[in-house]
Amino acid sequence: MLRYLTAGESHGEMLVAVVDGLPAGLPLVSSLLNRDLARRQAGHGRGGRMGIERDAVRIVSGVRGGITLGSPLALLIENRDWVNWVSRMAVEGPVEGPPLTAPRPGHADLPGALKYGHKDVRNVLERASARETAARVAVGAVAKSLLARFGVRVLGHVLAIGPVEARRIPPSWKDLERKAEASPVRCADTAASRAMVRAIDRALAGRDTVGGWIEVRAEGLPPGLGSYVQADRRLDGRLAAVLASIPAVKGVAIGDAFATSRLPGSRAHDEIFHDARRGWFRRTNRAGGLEGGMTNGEPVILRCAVKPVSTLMRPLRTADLLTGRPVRAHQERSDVCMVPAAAVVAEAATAIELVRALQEKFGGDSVAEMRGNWKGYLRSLR
Ligand code: EPS
Repeated sequence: MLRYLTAGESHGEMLVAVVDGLPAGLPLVSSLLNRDLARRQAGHGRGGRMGIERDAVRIVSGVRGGITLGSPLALLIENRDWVNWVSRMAVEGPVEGPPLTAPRPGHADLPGALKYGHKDVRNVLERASARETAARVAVGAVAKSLLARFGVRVLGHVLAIGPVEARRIPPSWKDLERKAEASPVRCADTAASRAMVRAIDRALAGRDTVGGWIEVRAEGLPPGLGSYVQADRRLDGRLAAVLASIPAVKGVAIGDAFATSRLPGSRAHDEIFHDARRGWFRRTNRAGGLEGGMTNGEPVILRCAVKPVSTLMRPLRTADLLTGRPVRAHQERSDVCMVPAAAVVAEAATAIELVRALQEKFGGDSVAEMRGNWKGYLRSLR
């Protein structure tokens, strides 16, 4: 079963991901991973760091001749900014620079420092930084290329930034993808996209930050991934957990969760139909493709609330870590808005968990074995 760990500080030498449990026989090239890394770096409202980085993966194990071996992958992403931080981030020997002691409200700074006993908040923020999500996106790109072998596709896009909401989301996958990819804020509603850019510019001018809503869609999944038999096997809970683990994500909704909670039951569910050509299907998808902790064959739709970046140019009140005296939170170069980037990270996190659900059902030693099991199961559903 797919599992992964990442390592690396935001201004350290590099990010590392070790990916275990990937099946043998999957074609894999770094250019595919780099495409998603570039998507994560983009988006109106990103800060100065993205002008420095050109995230690119070096695959150093687990692949031979462009095909996965079934052995662990090791992925490296160098931090180009590290050269500017060598003395402040020295792995061995003395570390230069004064300690940061004014924890930012909303960030990991204070609970992290208290938990690990740090007297310098930099020791927390270097790892708590959303820089780590570059490694997650690289792993997600691997997961997406496995899903693609089964005709499963996953896409993250933006529904709202600050007060601006997308109203016209194209119903077809092709239009949704094309418009979201073309938008500077990854939003498929062209008019809303322009208004979102203005909302970000206003936040920047006011030396503030903005959050938003993102959506992940996954299409092509068969019914029956996940299970109702144990709490930890419910796919809705598992997907919510991986999404809530993304920095700044404070809420996760499955399908029309919040809207249906206000409707009577007679209008909250998706009636069941069957015909010889399509098999089982629904005409609505309020459940977001998940019922009883399992996929039901409809597109999986997940939405996340992303809070505004907590590093502020007009900092909030805080208390000094060493003295407890009131001070203003420390400032650090950051983004005004990273909602478009969060959509790419959410897409990656979803893809990784969906691969795990696929492997539970269809095995995971080789792509060929998985495909054989997949086809047999699909035949049984008719
Ligand atoms: C990020 C890199 C960071 C931040 C951002 C995400 O770079 P730096 O700290 O050098 O500007 O831009 O980090 C945060 C949002 C955060 O909360 O720390 C990246 O690669 O995504």
